[in-house]
This record gives sequence, C-alpha cells and structure tokens, in this order.
Amino acid sequence: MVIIGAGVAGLTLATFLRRSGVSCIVLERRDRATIEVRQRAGVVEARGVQMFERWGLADKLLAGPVAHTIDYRINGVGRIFGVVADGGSQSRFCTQQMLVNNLLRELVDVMSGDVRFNVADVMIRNDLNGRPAVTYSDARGEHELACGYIVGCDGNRGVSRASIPDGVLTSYTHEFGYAWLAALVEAPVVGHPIMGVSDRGFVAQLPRGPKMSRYYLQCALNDGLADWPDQRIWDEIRLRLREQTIENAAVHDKDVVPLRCVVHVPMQYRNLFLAGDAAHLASPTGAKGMNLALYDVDVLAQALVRAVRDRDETGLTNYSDTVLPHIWKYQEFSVWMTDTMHDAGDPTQHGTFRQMIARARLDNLFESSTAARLHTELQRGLN
Ligand code: FAS
Repeated sequence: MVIIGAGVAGLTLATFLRRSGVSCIVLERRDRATIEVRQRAGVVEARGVQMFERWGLADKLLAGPVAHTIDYRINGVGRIFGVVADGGSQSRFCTQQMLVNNLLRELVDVMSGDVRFNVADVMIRNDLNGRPAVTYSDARGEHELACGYIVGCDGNRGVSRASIPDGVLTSYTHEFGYAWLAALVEAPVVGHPIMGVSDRGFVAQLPRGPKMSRYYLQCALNDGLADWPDQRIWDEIRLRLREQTIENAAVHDKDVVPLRCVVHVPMQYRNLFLAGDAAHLASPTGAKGMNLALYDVDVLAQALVRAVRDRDETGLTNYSDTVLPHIWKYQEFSVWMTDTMHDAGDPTQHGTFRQMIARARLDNLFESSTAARLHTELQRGLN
C-alpha cells in the first residue's frame, strides 16, 4: 500500500493501518520539520474524537480544551451558543498542527512507520490489468513501488487526482464570491471563540493553542496580502467586533483564502482511492475540512484492512458511495454557515433581504431548541 501525502489524512490512515498490522509506505514531498510547523485547522469534532477513541489513540493524539461554546456576535452584540451537551464525546480545540505532530511521533517514532520525506516526481501507474505502482525520486535516486492499493492524500493540488484520466471524475464546485484574510496572531482567545458579523463584514477569532489565535476577516476575492498590512487588520478587527480595547499583537502568518466548496466524484479509480482535500474542499466557516479528511480515512482504513486481511474488497468497491452522503451533508453545513455568517453582515454583499434572512437563521439557534440541537449535531459531526 502506498499513501501519497503526509498531511493529517495520510498520517492518520497510515497510523490506523500500522495499528492493524497492515504495512504501508507514505511518500511526502516536504521535510518533516515543514509539516510539523504548518498551521491550519483548529477543531477535531466530536465524531473525530470518538473515532480516535475507537482506534485506542485519543489519549496519545488529542490535546486541547473542549470546544463547546461560540460567541455569535452581530455588530458587537454577542450571544453565546452552547453546544447542547448529551454526555458524549465533545469536540476539541486540538489544532491540526498538534494532531500532525502527535501522529508523526506515534507512527514514525513509536511504531517505526515508513514515511519517506523530501520525495519528488511522484507518478502513479494504475492500469486496468497491470499491478499498481508508484514511482518517485529522492536524494538516493529513482524508485518504483509495486503495491496493491494507492491512496491519494496529497491535498487539493497533488498528483493523485491529476493522474485520473479526463472524463472519469466530475467536479462539483461552489464559489462564494469572497475570501478570508486569515491571520495567525500572538493573542489568545479571551472568553469564547467568536464568529461575528458587522455591517463591515465577517470576523472570527478561533483558538490555535494557549497563546495564539487565528483571526479571519472577510475580504474581496482579488485582495492580496499587500492590501492587508498588520495595522489595517487590527483596525478592522476592532471595528467589526466593536471593541476598541483590543490591542495590536504580533501577526505570525497571513493568507488570503478564497471561500469555495468542491467535491470530486467518484473518490476512487481502479486501485487509487482519494481522501481529504484530494477529494473535496469545504469552506472553513464550518471547520469541516480536516474533519472530513478524518472521516474518509476512518472508512478507508477499515475497508483496506478487510481487503488485505480477509481478501474482501467490498468496502473498497463501495468506498466512494459510502463516504459521499456524509461529505455532502457537511458541505451543506459549510454552505449554511458561510452564507449565514456572511449574508448577515454587510448588506451590500447580497442585499438587505438576505441579510435579514441570515439574521433570522441565527435567531432560530437561540429561540428554537430543535434548531439548536440540529446545529449542535452538525457542529459535532454526529448527524
Ligand atoms: P493536506 O493539504 O493537509 O496534506 C497534503 C500533503 O500532501 C501535504 O503534506 C503535501 O506536502 C503533500 N503532497 C502534495 N503533493 C504531493 C506530491 N506530489 N508528492 C508527495 N506529497 C505531496 N479546515 C478546518 O477544518 N478548519 C479550519 O479552520 C481550517 N483552516 C484552514 C486554513 C488554511 C489557511 C488552509 C489552507 C486550510 C484550512 N483548513 C481548515 C482545511 C485544511 O485543514 C484541510 O482540510 C486539511 O489540511 C486536509 O488534510 P489533507 O487532506 O491531509 O491535505
């Protein structure tokens, strides 16, 4: 088995397989230090926590406080949405960076998993009658790996999906028409994480460990980093949160992320299986990108273990059909969150009618226990 990509999807899959006694090789183009410092998602949803508990790895891999409240703020007026607790596993503010570091330690350092960093020229051979193989090069030369199965965990711009011939996949895309300026800052969340709107647009502050947080500011699609000097970021944060007491802090990392959702169907071709961002993108408003990657590899790991151990490929044959209903359900949640949290803000974006509809949706969360329970289930990934 060859897994392409040592991001959260590839490392989680390899760890599950190794734990099940199934050997695999992970090929990663970056070095270990680079993927250890990469900051991205910030929440492992309750479904993911349950998954790691079921695999007996939660204590080793997960850290960070429970994620159970959000301050939904409109023009500076906050309302705290509390996840309806039912005694089960709770979502965790476990950053993707922390999870990836813990996976590397468990897979490579503890279980001696085979992760090959700094590879290049990865090519996939996935012919109809031939044995699948992956070729690649590294400092020691050219290599060829014959294998039973190949899993593409190489993200949105990897080689796996690109290796599938034209006409096999259909890509379903939804563009929101705006972007986020994402800024990793040296300032912790004080109180509750914030998802806010104002007449100036969307703003969020989400924790990224005990001392850091990431702010997200809605911006124009064609904005670049040059349009967002640090001072403008902090001025906009204070204006959109209507909190003049917020002080500037060091900005460690900035990125302009266009908001879009994409699903590539089917998520497999012959002996190649796609998981995570290689197969779909979810707009980050719903905090589902990483969690859908974890869902994919949970299903795929069980199917691959059955195929290797029991010679039963049923799970693999049905992989795409099994995971797609869940992917679409959380694409819907990501679209609902994105539309609601952006339409409710700047009326020039989509007009006052959609602004009032979006604000009514938010009111429902606080006035209807049924709406609150569904929102809780979707936030926790348990619907
Ligand atoms: P990844 O992109 O994480 O990993 C793919 C790996 O494959 C990388 O290590 C790459 O180096 C490697 N690779 C690529 N091509 C290769 C090749 N040819 N050969 C070998 N290796 C190759 N999601 C959330 O849920 N919440 C958030 O708050 C959130 N914030 C985000 C903020 C930003 C700025 C970005 C970019 C994304 C954010 N996401 C968020 C989404 C993100 O977390 C993804 O869903 C998640 O990284 C998906 O994991 P993977 O599928 O493993 O892909």
